[in-house]
Amino acid sequence: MVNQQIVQIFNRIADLLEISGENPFRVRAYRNAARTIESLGRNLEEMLKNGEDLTSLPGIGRDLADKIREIVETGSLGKLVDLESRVPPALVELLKVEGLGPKRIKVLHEQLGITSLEELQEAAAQGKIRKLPGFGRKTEELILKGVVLAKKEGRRFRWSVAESYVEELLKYIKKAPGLEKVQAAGSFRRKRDTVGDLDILVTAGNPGVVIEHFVRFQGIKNVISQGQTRSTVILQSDLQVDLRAVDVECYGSALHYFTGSKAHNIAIRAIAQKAGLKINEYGIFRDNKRMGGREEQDIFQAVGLPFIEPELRENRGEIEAARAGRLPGLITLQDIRGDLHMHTTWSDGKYTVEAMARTAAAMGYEYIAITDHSKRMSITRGLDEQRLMEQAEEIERVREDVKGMAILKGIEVDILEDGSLDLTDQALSTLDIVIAAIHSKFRLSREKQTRRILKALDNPYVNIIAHPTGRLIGEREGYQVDMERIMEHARENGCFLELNAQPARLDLNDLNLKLAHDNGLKVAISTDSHNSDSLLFMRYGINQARRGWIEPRDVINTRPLDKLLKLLKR
Ligand code: DGT
Ligand code: CA
Ligand code: CA
Repeated sequence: MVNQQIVQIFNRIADLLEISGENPFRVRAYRNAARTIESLGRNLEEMLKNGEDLTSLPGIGRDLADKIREIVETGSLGKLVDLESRVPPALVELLKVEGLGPKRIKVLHEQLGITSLEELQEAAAQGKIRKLPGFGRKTEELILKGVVLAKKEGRRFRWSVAESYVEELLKYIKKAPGLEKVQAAGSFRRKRDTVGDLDILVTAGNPGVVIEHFVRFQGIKNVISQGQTRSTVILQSDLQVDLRAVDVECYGSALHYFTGSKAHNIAIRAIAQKAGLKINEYGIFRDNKRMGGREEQDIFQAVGLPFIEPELRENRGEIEAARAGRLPGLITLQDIRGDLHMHTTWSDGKYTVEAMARTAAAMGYEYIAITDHSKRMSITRGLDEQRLMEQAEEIERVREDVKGMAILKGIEVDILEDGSLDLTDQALSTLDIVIAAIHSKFRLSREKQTRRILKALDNPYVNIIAHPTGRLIGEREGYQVDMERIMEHARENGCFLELNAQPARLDLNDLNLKLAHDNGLKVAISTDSHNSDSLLFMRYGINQARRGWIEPRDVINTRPLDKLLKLLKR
């Protein structure tokens, strides 16, 4: 929770600094620090308590370390309060409009007094924007389109962020007198990569008492509504929470209803209707006679289907598959035998090869691959051919010391603009595993970007394409590529695509994973860890994999070492 709060504050400061036209380096410093903290996997409050030096974290200097301490100790940051008094905070949401940068927002604010999406839309519709210096009719049209999109998108939270709020909230709700059951439903239960709002279901002898307790949660900013059986609140983070209390008799049907998705619910109801049944959040009915609804399983039974896992409930073929007895046997965390993408102190990782190997061993893994950056990524101190050889010697030493853990020699090699790689074939040929990745030139045309990746796949040493679309959830769209062509080419070449388990990436997304599953292309689920704690991010990858119908056999790192090594031989 504290980590998330700090991430939020730093990102907000970056937004505000950007709009007030501050030095881009300072803006970037805040964003980088936010990113570091987000993928930290350790609680900053505890680190401070243990007297650890935060400046040892990448991108955190003295100044930011002090700011973190201030947030931990006081719950807020003077710097943010100061900025918010100088820049209208509502201007920040204008950044969401495609084509609007801080400079333009400043002009819109100063010339037209615009402070919100609403006002922006109105000004654009009235043709006021085209008259501003440097704007024009085309820009105005673009802005108008952008506003519609930005309004539709609203603010969504990454699943991992929502999880930190859910944990805290459920812990609190469980203390309510007379509480029986509590469960988070909605997109959160379906493990969608982002969550619009939280839907929490409770049963209790006296629901009014539970709701009284709920609205007194200290993390609440606004109570929107409070009734006898339902309440809606906004948390400090702006995350909305809908709480509903239902009768135990209805718990199963309510859980099914509020888990959704809406499309899945509608499809299930249509089947029920054909069979003369009515299904809603209160139960299953035939001619107004109640037939069940206590357990979620009752719903599926009523329509003659086996239980369908929440992650699959998107009406993307799961109902047909259930009917045909062909539901996938979804992967679980226990199926994973190793992690194939991680960084060490040789590039921008925080821990040594040995530390990473020991943590992985403690997690019960059989193997890991050490895959630092290549030289092109100079800010990460990426490896050139010479240092790659030196690292190999260290890996061999650690292999001797950490028994029972296979440590693969690897690299995350940069794919250059023309699709060639950042290291010589000779150097790549010495490795057990080669991951290739794009870290630059995100805006090539779809055709050029696709051909760039196809060419990388043609290098005989490449095994895996890392984070194949480059998206950062809520921050950056992925680059444009023809994913079907890439998948087909990867399969033909005996290569694989990565499902990057970083909670801000989750790349491939669920739809692309299903495409891989349907086309028989195997994937690697990897954490891309830059420190040993984030090896635990594997579970986010598993969530996402399950949404993409992924079974253990679709994943190369469910294989024992000998089988894995065979798959890595092209
Ligand atoms: P979100 O919050 O945008 O991430 O997505 P959800 O899926 O959590 O959607 P939400 O919070 O609007 O509603 C929670 C669940 O309630 C949704 O998954 C299915 C159910 N639901 C909501 N509206 C309708 C509806 O009009 N018809 C049906 N059948 N179900 C609905
Ligand atoms: Ca929801
Ligand atoms: Ca909701």
